[in-house]
Amino acid sequence: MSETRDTRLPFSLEPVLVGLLFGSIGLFGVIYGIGEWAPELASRHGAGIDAMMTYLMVTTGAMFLIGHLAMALFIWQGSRRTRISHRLASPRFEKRLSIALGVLMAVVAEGGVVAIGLPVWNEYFMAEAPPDAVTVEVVGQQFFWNVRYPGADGEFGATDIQLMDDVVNPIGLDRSDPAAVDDIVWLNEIYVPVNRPVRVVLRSKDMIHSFFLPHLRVKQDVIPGMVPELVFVPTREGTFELACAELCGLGHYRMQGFFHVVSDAEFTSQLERLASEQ
Ligand SMILES: [Cu+2]
Repeated sequence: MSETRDTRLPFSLEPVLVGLLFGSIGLFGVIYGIGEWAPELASRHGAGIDAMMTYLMVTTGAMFLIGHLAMALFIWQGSRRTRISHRLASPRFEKRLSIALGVLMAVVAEGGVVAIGLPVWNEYFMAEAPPDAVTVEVVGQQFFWNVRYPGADGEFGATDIQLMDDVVNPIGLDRSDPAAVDDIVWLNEIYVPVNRPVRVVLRSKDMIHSFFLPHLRVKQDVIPGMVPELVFVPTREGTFELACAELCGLGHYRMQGFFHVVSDAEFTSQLERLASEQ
């Protein structure tokens, strides 16, 4: 009987240190992750994206912490045993517990993301642009963002690859097309009015770029041959960085634009200024 008893070893420092190591990895990971990571929000749908990210961080952070603390506890407890004198559970119970915990984690983390994320996805990708939306076309190229407004007629003029010239006509606008006469073409600066839906039509001239507005929680790959559209509502005035989030060549780091969210009056006057400089 005495041979099978779970005799205890005297205290030793090593398992305490190993246990503490795992415990602190869990604690440090969670404390470090609690910080504010995203830039201050500036769009309507972005609140949903932030809610989804927060949910995911809290649930997975809790699992991470519980897992590491449990591991620290087991290391400490197990280290004082001289032998494995009894099983904690039957193999059958272990198997069931593993499956149950795996399913629980998937349901909590993935299920929550789908539940919170699907409405945002629908608003962001499936919504039709309302009639009062401001339309702007953005054409990525190494290493610029070409910006085009349709002008007073609300229609983009025709473009032709034969007319492309990196200096005078980067998007190959055909000025003989009546719809093209009032088009405004500009570089790296986008102006939009605050609290009105913006419809961004994206194209690429050469390779994959990614249209990324971190403050507005907007990110969309721009692929030659495809014309993805985004509809979103900026909610805060300011100048926000437009970055290319796809490594697109040696000058990728300087493929930077500015997204100016301004008042209605300011928007009108900026467009008039850009039109006068065409
Ligand atoms: Cu790029």
